[in-house]
Amino acid sequence: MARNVKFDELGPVGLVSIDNPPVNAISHPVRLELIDAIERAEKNSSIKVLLIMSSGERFSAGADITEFDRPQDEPSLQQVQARIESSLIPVVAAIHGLALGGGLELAMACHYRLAHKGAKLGMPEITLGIIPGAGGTQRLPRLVGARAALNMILSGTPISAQEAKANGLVDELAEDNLRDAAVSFCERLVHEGLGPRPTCNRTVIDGLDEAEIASALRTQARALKGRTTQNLVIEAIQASGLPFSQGIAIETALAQKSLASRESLALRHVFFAERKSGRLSAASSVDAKPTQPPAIQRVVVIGAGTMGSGIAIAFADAGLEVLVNDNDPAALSRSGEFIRLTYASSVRRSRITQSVADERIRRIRNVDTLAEVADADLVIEAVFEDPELKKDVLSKLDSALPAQRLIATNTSTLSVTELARATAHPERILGLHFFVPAHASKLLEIVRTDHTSSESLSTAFRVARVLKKSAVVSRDAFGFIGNRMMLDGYFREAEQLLLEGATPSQVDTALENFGFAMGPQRVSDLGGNDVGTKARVQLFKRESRPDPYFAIADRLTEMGRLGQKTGRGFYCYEDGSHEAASDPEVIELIEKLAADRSIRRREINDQEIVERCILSLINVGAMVLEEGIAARASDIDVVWTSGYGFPRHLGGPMFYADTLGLSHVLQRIRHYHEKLGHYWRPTPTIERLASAGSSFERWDNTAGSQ
Ligand code: T1G
Repeated sequence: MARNVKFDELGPVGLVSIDNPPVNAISHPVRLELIDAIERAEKNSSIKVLLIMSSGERFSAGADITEFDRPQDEPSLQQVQARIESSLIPVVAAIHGLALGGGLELAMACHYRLAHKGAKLGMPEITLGIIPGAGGTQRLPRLVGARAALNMILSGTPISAQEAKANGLVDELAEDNLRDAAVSFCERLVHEGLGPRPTCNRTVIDGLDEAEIASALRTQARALKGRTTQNLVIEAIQASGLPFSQGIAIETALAQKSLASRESLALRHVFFAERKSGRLSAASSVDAKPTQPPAIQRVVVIGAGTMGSGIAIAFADAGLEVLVNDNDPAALSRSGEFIRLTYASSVRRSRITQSVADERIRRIRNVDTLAEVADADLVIEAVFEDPELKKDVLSKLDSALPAQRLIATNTSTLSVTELARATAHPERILGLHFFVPAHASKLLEIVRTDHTSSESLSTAFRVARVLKKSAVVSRDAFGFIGNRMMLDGYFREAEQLLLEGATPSQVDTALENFGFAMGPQRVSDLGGNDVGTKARVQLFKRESRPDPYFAIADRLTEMGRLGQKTGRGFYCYEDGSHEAASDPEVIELIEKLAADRSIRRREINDQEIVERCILSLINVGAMVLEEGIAARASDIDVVWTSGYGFPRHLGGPMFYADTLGLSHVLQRIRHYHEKLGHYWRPTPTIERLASAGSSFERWDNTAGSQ
């Protein structure tokens, strides 16, 4: 009994419908049943044409990624495609929603393709560190040309149905009902006697020359920095100039090679980690399975500052109605201006059209009273980072809102537990730690207290899904997950290296060569050294740290060297440019701070810089795990790849530690502990895992951390 593929007869049209929730992945059962449906159609003489469609919101998200770590059960997708391509009757694919990866490759093996006007078609394999492995590098060039295929596969970004029609990937667009349009198309084929049209028999109309390859790589240079999959993509597409059987053999070999690459293992790890982090872990759910969270249509943001305005934009982008409240009319007008300028910039960069910008701006309304707050599905307070002010706002909201309605506080340094004490219902209070800029940053830390209910967490997860952000739950502690690791590990060690003799640009460049989008001192200058200093002042009210702990950044703040916004920080920035130029005055300042601490300075090589910054990050990550602040090591990887620029193709700090091997990691941490003392004390969890020959991945897979 077919479960994932249905077959219906519509006169001469055999309709094959894939139904494999949630994304119509071309899994083994689907492949088996596709073959059955094709054979059934061919045995039925009244069927003159086969039409392949899907149910649900999208055609197919591609091959089943969960099958990648084991040999592909037959029939393989390639075998299904060969069966389609050699069919004696024409086969038509009708695409709606999304056709990605193996899903689009399935459609490309059909003889004709239709797409609904709102559909998108893409080859996102490179985002998983693999190359298309079901003929994508051979059939796509035959349909759209090698150059267009190269750009589409290197970008990994879907194209619109209109673009696909224009470049030949799709034969016809359906304006309204796709099924009706597709059945009519099939009937026309039969009426006009148009038979099979195997894509594999086409030839590629254009080759790839070095200039085109270089241009395509330049276009993707930022996304592909430090990556290797692109080289395999180029090799495979170049093989599309050969006879199909030779080209597909080369693609298959290269696809296998890409699947086994560390880059692919890391990228697939992050893909699944991002989906796991957006769910309650068994360890973190405090009571029975949470109920379905309420719908969220209207959000109230209290506090019209930069964070509040960014949060308002994030919700408007997601299609929600947003009320921004502030008791200071000037703040409200500044917020309105900030929002207008932000959207104007997005229009200027062609990210959205003016009409979309106007529609989103209309979704945001300024209110100077809390009268409408009771109707909100969600209230987020984003007032100034002052505990008393936040407590006062939370207390008023607590009285104004029904007891089960979620109230979130946007804070990066304050104790959510402490703030919740200002309310009568701490179970509905949690932190939503947005990252600047709130409307663009992918990461959202959900900060739970010991009182936070599962219902509140489920609602927060829904908020993250609505905002298309990667959610990670953090227990309420110093710096939550990301900032704790940044402050106690990575950035602190970077400053220690400066005191010991490295220069800001040497440290930044070494870490950017490792793969970070931006080195620590450049990040500090960008965000503002004063922002870091203020955060540490607040955090120190919770827990202090031994010196040296950001002695350089705090001294720069005292001197008014706040970074880009004042033209000088760790670097100097001529005439408001973003170009960071080394500043001898800063070196002198660092030398003095080092001398005050009797730190002997020396030449330090890049390898030591990277090792110390990354290992200190890993060591503090293990503390965050050990203290139960993060529920999973993979959650920490999501935090650092989504919110702090850790190179995604290395999988995140904890995955990267596993690739180094925890015995090696422990040995090197012990080495630095002997040399540098305090901050390098090996975390017992690392000692325990290393001595057991284990890994953070296995730590995650134990029952305790699910
Ligand atoms: N295979 C298996 N499971 C998948 C899947 C896939 N291709 N895509 C998504 N899922 C799961 C996902 O893990 C989650 O599971 C659930 O579906 C909902 O996903 C041969 C080799 C399509 C844009 O790279 O980009 O084809 O957490 O939360 O936000 O050349 O899923 O519920 O248990 O992401 O609505 C190429 C990957 C594969 C697309 C939908 N395809 N997927 O986003 O839902 S490689 C891709 C996505 C390939 C061929 C090669 C997104 C989405 P769970 P979700 P969403």
